[in-house]
Amino acid sequence: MHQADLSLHFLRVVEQAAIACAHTVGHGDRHHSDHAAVEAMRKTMDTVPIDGTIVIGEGERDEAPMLYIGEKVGMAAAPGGTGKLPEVDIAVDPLEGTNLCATGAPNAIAVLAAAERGGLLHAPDLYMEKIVVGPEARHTVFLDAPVAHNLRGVAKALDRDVEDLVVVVLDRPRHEKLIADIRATGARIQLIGDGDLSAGISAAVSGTGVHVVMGSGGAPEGVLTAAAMRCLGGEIFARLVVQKPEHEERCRQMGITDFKKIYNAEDLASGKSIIFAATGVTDGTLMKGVRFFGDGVRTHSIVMQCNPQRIRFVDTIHVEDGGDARIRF
Ligand code: VTB
Repeated sequence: MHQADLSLHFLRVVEQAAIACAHTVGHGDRHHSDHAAVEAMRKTMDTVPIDGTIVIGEGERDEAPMLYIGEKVGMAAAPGGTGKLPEVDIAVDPLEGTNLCATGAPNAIAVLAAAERGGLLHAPDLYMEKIVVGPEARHTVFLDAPVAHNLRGVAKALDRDVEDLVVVVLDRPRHEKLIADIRATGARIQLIGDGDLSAGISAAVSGTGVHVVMGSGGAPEGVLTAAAMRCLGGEIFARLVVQKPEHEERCRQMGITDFKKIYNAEDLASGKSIIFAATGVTDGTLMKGVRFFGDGVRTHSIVMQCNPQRIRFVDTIHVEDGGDARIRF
């Protein structure tokens, strides 16, 4: 899989998903926002020169009409598609933070990750306990270590005090104890309504003001976070939350039999060639949201690959056909 060749194609896919749902920002209907992103992403995906398979998507075939797990996408699957194209596995989250988009809150993004066949874990849509840190702190944290131990390690790695850290946590009742434990260390907390994936990317990039993400969120987003960590040199440690026989069954269906396994980024996104692409929908820590300016649209994205490691921040101006827009720097 030629990452450099494909990354611009995947950029178009997340840009189109972001633009489509950006029209619905603040409309208060998260399903409508999600649907707009899913449709646009699905449509654009068929223009990418790959023989693609969705491995993390909108759910099973019977519950999702598009971008369902196992769906074939890309030019190989498009009507009239022929020829030998690279086999690529794809994880998508057309709109990460549907509520953020529906309420106009920051950090909603359109995301996908791609790898050669077999390079992304097929994760069931269960909760996953996670800790995400940047490159400096990757050897200082453990999923099961006390919160104070982990935060001391991160602070030391970043050459600062625990009180200086900002830890992002999803604002949920299930995190009551975690939040109390973090507060007890003196570290600062940013409680977010949704979107632990974009928070995880921020934690791995210096200068964002985010140093650690902790707590449980979706497992599929954990795999996407891992793909981003492979490109950024950051780390995620994670474990599926398997509490009922039904959860075990869902794991088995995905080929997972060790329910207690602690995964790192390389376990979750093991591919040699990883591409990660995300476009801001609403303004966020790393990317601006979609801006409509009459004659066109401006999007801000991040496109990354792991081997060689390239991180691109892409500011795209999409001029409307027939528009006579003057391009602004
Ligand atoms: C959401 C969402 C996160 O996990 O919280 C979800 O905001 C699951 O948590 O970004 P809830 O069921 O408590 O909402 C994520 O989607 C991803 O990890």
